Amino acid sequence: MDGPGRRRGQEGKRAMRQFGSRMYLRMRSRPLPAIVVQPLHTVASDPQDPFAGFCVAVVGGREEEREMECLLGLLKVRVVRGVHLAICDPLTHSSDPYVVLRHGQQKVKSSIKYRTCNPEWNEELTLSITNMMNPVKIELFDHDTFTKDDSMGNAEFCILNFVEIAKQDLSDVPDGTVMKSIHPETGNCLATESHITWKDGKVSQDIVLKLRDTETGELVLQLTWVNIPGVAR
Ligand SMILES: [Ca+2]
Repeated sequence: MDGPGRRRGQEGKRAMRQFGSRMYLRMRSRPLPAIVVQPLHTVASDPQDPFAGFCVAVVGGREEEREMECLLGLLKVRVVRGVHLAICDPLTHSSDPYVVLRHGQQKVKSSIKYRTCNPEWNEELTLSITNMMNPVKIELFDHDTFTKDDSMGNAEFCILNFVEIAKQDLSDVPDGTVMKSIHPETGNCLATESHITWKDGKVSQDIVLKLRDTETGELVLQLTWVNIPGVAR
């Protein structure tokens, strides 16, 4: 390893000696088996830090440069309701919808709401966020007892703005401040303008998504952020 790579390696080893807490590692060269928990403090919060999100690990006695993704915090996704979802069961003129959220390798599901195209879930699902560049992907399905579940559409939303704002120190910001508004456009699935808000000591975002690959349907979500003690802002 030469030049910047070597320097980065040396700095990485120094960082590993200096800091001590939890960090989630992912090997770039492998398809994510391997979330490894190391005794290491996160170094990912400072945008000026050349180490933000990266470090060097010594694996199997061999020194190699690896990409490591820090656990940034928890994203709570409240699945509020679906509106005018597709009819997948012609006999009952309704559907039995449930929601699947994916982020990286994680997958979480809501409960099934039977015989309705306007389900009220009001359920909170939690994703751990290691890479804010990854969107949250959503798919809705109609549950069927004897046949394969049918897709009822999909959508995705970007969490970059939300996490960037959530990681700031907002203690001096007045309660109820709208930190950012995001408009519906071709590149996102927003059905209405979405606001990232600082309220009651939390960063939250209300989202209405227009479902793709289906005739009809919107999904209402609310995001909130939970910082993890010991993880740097
Ligand atoms: Ca069904």
